[in-house]
Amino acid sequence: MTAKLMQHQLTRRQILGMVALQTAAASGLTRIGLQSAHAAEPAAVDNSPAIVVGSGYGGAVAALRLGQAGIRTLVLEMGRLWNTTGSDGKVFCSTSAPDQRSMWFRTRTEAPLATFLWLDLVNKDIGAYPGVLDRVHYDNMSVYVGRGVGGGSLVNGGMAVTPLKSYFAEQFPTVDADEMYGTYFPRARSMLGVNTVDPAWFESTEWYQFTRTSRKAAANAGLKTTFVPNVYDFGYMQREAAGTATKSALAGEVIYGNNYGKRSLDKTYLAAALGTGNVTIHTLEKVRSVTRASDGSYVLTADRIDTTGKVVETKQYSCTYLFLGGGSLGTTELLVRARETGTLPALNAGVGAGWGTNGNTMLGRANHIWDTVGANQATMPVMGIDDWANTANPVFAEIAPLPMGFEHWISLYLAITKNPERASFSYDSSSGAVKLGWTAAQSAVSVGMAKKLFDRLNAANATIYRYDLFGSTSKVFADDFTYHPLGGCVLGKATDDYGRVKGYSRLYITDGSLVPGSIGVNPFVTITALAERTMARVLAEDTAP
Ligand code: FAE
Repeated sequence: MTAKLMQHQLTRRQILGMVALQTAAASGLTRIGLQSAHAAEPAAVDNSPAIVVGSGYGGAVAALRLGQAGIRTLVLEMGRLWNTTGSDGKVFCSTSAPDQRSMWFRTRTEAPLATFLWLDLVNKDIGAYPGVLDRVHYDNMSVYVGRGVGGGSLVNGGMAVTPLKSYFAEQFPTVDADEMYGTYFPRARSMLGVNTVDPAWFESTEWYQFTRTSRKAAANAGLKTTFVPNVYDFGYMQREAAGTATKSALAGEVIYGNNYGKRSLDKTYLAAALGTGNVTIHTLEKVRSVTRASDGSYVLTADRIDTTGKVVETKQYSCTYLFLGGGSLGTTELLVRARETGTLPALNAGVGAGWGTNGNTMLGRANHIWDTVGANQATMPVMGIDDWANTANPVFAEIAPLPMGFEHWISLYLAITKNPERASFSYDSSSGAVKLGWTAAQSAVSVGMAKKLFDRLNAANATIYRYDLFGSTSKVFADDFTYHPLGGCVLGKATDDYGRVKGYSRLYITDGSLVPGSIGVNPFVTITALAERTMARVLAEDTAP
């Protein structure tokens, strides 16, 4: 679908929402809504019928559907609105010259690929600022997440993959898979603006030479590859390649944000949500606690920060309906703390359990000199090696770009393995921190599975792994981070089968914490579709007068 065509499909309300996002940015507001510029100052306790915590996939779906139902809704997002340009005239900084906009309160970037030829050429010193990408560190695992209005949609690779129906049914035995595949997955894909690369262009463009080289290597090992859809506008990308549009995916932009081409949530769900006139977003406000008042309403305490990270105000909010969309880490942390500190004591033991990495492991292979990957690489992945049907060792490996602007012969992959290991979160009362009990041995399971597949691929091609990309001298597999945090409040365990939190009425979860640690593909389409299902049910059954 071209950008022009997409524009035609934007509803009047979506356009109104986009205007609200733009005006808020231009006037430096941290409150965004159709009435934001004229809104009165909030009372000591700000009451809303509904509050949504977080503006990623789960939060954005909740906000839109609540707004459409005529329910006044406040979204609280700890990150900023990404819509004002820096001194370079761009909203987001580039990956090759990252500045303060790149990472969440860091003084040095922490890119997934730490080194090249073992040299620390990738990471750069930056100023501390509420940048768009965060890397949350736990003892044996760190987790990349997006921060800002749009959550992970601002920094991710846009791969919009619907899981295999049989694996979805295995992971969600109590969910009607026919209804998901007949109604909610199509609804999610349509709202997210999913499209596919033109196969003829893919075969001929220099920008996907890296993918074709990996496909050839996979075929040599008898492995199947498959195209995967994306939310990046491929019509726009083709114009970038033709030199008629400003480059974004073809200029190395991705993990620190895309300035053009990407249908992130602020362009889709959130614009439509604001366009209803019932939704307001507060930015740079982090919810730190949730409790329940005697009248059954929820009371939230949120810290508003400035761009130095200083808390400039602590605010109280109350609502009748509370939707948690803070992501696997954000939502789980809030609820574990609420249970352990006694503010929501009836939360069950499912809260904080069932967390996994979607089996993520990253690795690089060195190609032969004649198997080039190209100096020019698009940052949006469009193909994966699909060996999920191999029951002895199921792996789906995304063929990932490594755009360095010169030929380096490296094929990079993000392997999604069927790692059955799960971990729990616990509350440390001395520090007040919520900790993750993931172990190095649990990561080793993902590595073992990825290694089996890529040993096979290397053997068939007489190629080797790259040892220089992940810091230490002998590290082949990046086993210490994930892009796909899943679980912590698993559907049917911490909640009922529709995301209603057990032990409390009118408290819901709509994000990746519902997914039990693994979904076999990149997860945001599943998270969005499940949130659509939850909202349809909740609005039909729980909010009737
Ligand atoms: P998420 O999008 O993380 O949104 C949570 C939001 O809540 C964030 O904006 C937070 O700042 C905010 N928040 C958290 N706690 C609080 C609090 N206490 N108070 C206020 N606000 C709060 O959650 N997935 C794919 O399907 N395809 C891909 O190609 C892909 N590539 C990725 C690449 C990268 C670099 C990364 C980091 C992730 C990638 N993912 C990809 C994963 C995907 O972005 C992720 O699964 C979703 O964003 C998760 O959606 P949630 O709604 O669960």
